[in-house]
Amino acid sequence: MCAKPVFINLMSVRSCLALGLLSICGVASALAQQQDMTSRLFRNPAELQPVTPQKAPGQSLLVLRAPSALAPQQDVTYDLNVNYTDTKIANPYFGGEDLVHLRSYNGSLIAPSISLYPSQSVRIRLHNQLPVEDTTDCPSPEGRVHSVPNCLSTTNLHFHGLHVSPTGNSDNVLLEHPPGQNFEYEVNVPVDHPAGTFWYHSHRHGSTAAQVSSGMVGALIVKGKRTLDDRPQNGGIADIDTILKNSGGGDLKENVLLLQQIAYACFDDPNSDTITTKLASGGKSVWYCPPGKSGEVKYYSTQFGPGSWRSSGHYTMITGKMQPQFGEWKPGEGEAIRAGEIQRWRIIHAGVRDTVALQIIKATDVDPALAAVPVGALEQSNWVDQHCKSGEVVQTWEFALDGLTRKRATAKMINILQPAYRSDVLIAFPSEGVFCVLDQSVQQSSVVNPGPGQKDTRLLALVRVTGGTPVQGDLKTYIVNSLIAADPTMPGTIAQQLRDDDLTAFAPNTDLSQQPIARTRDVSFNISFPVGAPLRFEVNGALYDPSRVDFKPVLGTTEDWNVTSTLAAHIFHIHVNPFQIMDIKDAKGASIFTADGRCTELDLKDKQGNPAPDPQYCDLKNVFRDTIFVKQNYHILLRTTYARYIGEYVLHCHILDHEDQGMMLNVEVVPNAASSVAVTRAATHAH
Ligand SMILES: [Cu+2]
Repeated sequence: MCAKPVFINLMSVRSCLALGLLSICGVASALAQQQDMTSRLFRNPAELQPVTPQKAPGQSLLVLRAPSALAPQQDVTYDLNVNYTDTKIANPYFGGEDLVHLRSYNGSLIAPSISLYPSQSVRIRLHNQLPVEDTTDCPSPEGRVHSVPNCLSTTNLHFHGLHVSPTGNSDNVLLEHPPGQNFEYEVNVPVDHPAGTFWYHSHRHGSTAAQVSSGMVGALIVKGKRTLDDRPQNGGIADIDTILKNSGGGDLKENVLLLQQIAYACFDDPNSDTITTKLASGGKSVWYCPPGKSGEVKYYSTQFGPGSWRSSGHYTMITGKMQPQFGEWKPGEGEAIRAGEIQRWRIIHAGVRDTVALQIIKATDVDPALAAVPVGALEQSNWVDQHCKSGEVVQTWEFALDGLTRKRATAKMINILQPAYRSDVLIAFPSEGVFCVLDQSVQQSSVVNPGPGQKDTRLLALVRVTGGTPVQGDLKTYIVNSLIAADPTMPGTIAQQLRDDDLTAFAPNTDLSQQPIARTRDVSFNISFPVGAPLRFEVNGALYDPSRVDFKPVLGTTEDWNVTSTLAAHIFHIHVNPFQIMDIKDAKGASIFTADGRCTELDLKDKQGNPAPDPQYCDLKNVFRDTIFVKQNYHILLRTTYARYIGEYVLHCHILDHEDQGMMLNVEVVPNAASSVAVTRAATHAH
C-alpha cells in the first residue's frame, strides 16, 4: 500500500483508493514519472576557458609574462555572464521536473569551475546581462535601507576564501554592478597562496541570498604544483596535491560536489508573494509549481526565513543535478568507479538554508538496472529506510577544510557541512555495489534551519561501484598506504607522518598560539524583535551601515576574537584572512575540549535524554578556516593575523538572507602608524 515505494504502480493507487486516501497517497503515484537516466549522471562542471582580450587600435599591447613552473599562463582573462536561465529541476516530492527561471552564471545551473595558480593574474570580465530593474525594485543608493533586500538583479563577485586584495577591482564586495554593466575584476594570486578548494559567488549586499539561492555559485580551484623537493625555492611551501597520486603515478580522479539549495517557488498570482503549495504524500503541504509555470526566486518575505527551506519540500542538489548518480550505471553510461579506487572529492556547501550531514552507506537490495528511487516524500523516506540502513559506513579522510590543508587529517564517518564550508576528502569505496549518499538527520542545535520538525534523512546521490579490487579493513589505512605506495620517492619521514595523519609538511598556515596579541574583539550575532517593527538581524546590536567601519585592525598584527550567537545559530565568515580556532566554549562557558583530550560535544543528549553526539566541532581545535558555525550561546575563540593587505572588507553571517538584512559589518585593515607617518611626510615633501 502507500508505504511501499511507488513508481508507476497501479496497485498503489488501488490500495489508496480502497482506503479513501487518494488525496494524500494518490498524488505521488499519479504524477510519478521515471527520471531520464542520462540526465541523472553526475558530471563535473566544465572549466571556464580563457579568452584573448581584444585591444582597441592604438592601445598599447599588454606584455604577457612567460609561463612559470607554477602556472601554465601567468596572465589570463575570463568572461563570466550573469543572465537568466530557463531550465528544469527534478522534484523528488511530486516527481517529474519543475520549470525554473533563475539568475545564473553563463546560462546554467552548473557554473563553470575556474582554475587559478599561485603567482597568476586573473582577470574576470563580469557582464551583467540581466534585465534593467525599475526604481520600485531597486531604489537609488540614497533611497535604500540597508536591512531591506533590494535590487535582486544587481550583482558583483566574491572570491570566497582567497587571500587576495579586498580593494579596487580585486575581491571587493563593496562594488556593485547593475544590469547592463560590464566590469573587469583583476585578482593577483600571491605566489605563496595555498592550493585548495575555494568558490566564487555573488556578494552584493541586498541580493546575495537571492542570487546564491538561484545557483550563482562556482568552484574556484587553486592548483598546487609545489613539491616537497622544491620547498627551498618555493618559500618552504609544498602542496598536498603533489602526493595525491594513483598507483600509476597519475593524478587522482577528482569530483567537484557543489551542494546547491535552489529556493525557487511559484506564486498564486503575479503580484503576490504567496507561494503556491500542494499536499504531498505524508500529508505535508509543500511548495508546488503547476505545469507551465516557472519557479523563481523573488521574495525574501516568503522564500527565506526560519523554516522556509524545511517547508519548501526542496532537496539539496549536487552540481546542478537532483539526486545524481555517480559511477557507471549501464555499460558506457557514466564514468566507472572501481572498488578500491581512491578519488578526491572537493565538497563545497554552496547552499544558504540547510546544513548537510553527509554520510555514505552501502546500500542493500538495490537493483542497479532499475537505478531509480521513488517519488514522494514518504516513499523516498521509506526507500532510504529499506535500502540505506546497512550500517556499513564509508569512512572518508579529510585533509583540507575551507581550502586549507589541515595540520592533522581526520577520518570522518559523517561530514557535517554548514553553508559556505568546504571539505576536501579522499574516498575509496570498499566493494562493488550501490552506495547511498545521505544527508542525515541530526539534532536541531547542529543545524542552521531549525524547525518545523526534525531535520529528516534524505537521499543526496547514489554511487555505483563496478569492478576493481575490494578493500579489506580500515579505509583510512588503505588510503594512506596507497598514497605512500604510489610515490616511491616519498621520504620515509613523510610516509610515517601520513600514517600518523600528520600533514604539517603541507599545511600552509603558521600556528598562531605563541603570537603576541595586539587586542581582543567581541562579535555577537543576534536577532531582535522590536515591538511593531520588522525583525533586526544584528552584529553587536547594530544593522549593517556601509558608511560605518566597526573594526580597524592594524596590518601585520594578530588579534583574538570571541564570536557568539545570542539568538539562534549563525555562521561567521570573514574575508581575506583565515582564522585559527583556539577554543570553543559551550553554552555553560566550558571548553568542549577537555584536558584529557575528549570532546564534550560527543556527550550531548537530546530533549528525551538520549545520546545525541555532535562531532562537528570535535576536530576543529587549532584548525584554520574562513567560516565557522556558531551555535546559540556558544563562544568561538579565534585568532587571526592581518597579513599583506590593507583596505576595507566585511564579516557577516553566511545564512545569506541574514546578511542581506543587516547581519554584516565593515572591517578596515590600516597600515601601522610608522608607515602612515612616512606616507604623510612623502606627500608633504612632494609639494
Ligand atoms: Cu545568521
